[in-house]
Amino acid sequence: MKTEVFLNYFTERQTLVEECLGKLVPEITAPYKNLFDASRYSLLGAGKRLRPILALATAETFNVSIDTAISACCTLEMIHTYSLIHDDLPSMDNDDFRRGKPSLHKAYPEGLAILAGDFLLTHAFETLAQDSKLDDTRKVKLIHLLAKSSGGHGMIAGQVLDIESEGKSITIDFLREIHRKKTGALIAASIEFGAILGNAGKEDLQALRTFGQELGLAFQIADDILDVTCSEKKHGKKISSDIINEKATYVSLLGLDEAKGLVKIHREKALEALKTLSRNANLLTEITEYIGNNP
Ligand code: GRG
Repeated sequence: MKTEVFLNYFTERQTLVEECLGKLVPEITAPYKNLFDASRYSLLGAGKRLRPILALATAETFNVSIDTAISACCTLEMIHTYSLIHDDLPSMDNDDFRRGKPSLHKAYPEGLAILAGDFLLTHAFETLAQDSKLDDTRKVKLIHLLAKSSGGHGMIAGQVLDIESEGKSITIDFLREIHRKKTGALIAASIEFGAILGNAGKEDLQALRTFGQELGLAFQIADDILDVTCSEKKHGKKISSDIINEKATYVSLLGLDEAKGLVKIHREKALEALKTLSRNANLLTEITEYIGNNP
């Protein structure tokens, strides 16, 4: 696929995801409309929509229609956005900016920001449970996977390890473990979402799990690199909160060049895993190239 064709694909999917998210969390007129307004402020902010697009692309690889898959794939973005809202709170990373604008707790009262995060978290599961496009077997598998990857041994565990490591010297293996849980688990789950939607067989599922894990690591290291090389462009602020919060990153532990080399290694391992897939992996290959270069 030519780069231009792929970029068009990515932009088209971003638009479809955003339209679907806008419908799943609509504007309302009820007395608690502020909850929906606040949730939409974060959810419809300028995110890349990487997780739903990864899930959609994997589902498309197994010939699942966008119409069938999109609502389920959007629940990944709800969980991701909730995690960003809570991560930015003063009691966590204390970030004033997110997705190029004031963080939710800066734009709305802090209590409402916490509740908007809670709402997006619960709404993801309500959305999956009532998805009329999916049979019950796939729904239960997706609900389980989403809960597991974002839960107490997944993303939330990673966040706890991350917070408790602040200001401490940690090893590269421990940093990898933090990121495998904090960001890697939901990225790997996004790929597996597509596999479940496409009723992938055992061998394809295993290949996609390996692919997802390697891609998650490549994404996180590339994100650490971007954090130091272009923090202002990325976050709308000059100094990375990782530096302010004394957090170890791949760049601080390994240096910029070695960190760049590691992105390449994980990207190659991800591409290697795709080679065993029984389907045409062009789309997932393109996304892997995109992620390694545009975290
Ligand atoms: C609060 C339970 C809880 C968890 C928070 C994911 C997470 C855990 C915190 C995010 C902190 C962070 C900035 C991590 C670096 C990697 C990352 C997830 C970046 C943001 O994801 P992108 O680049 O963001 O996909 P967009 O805005 O494009 O969606």
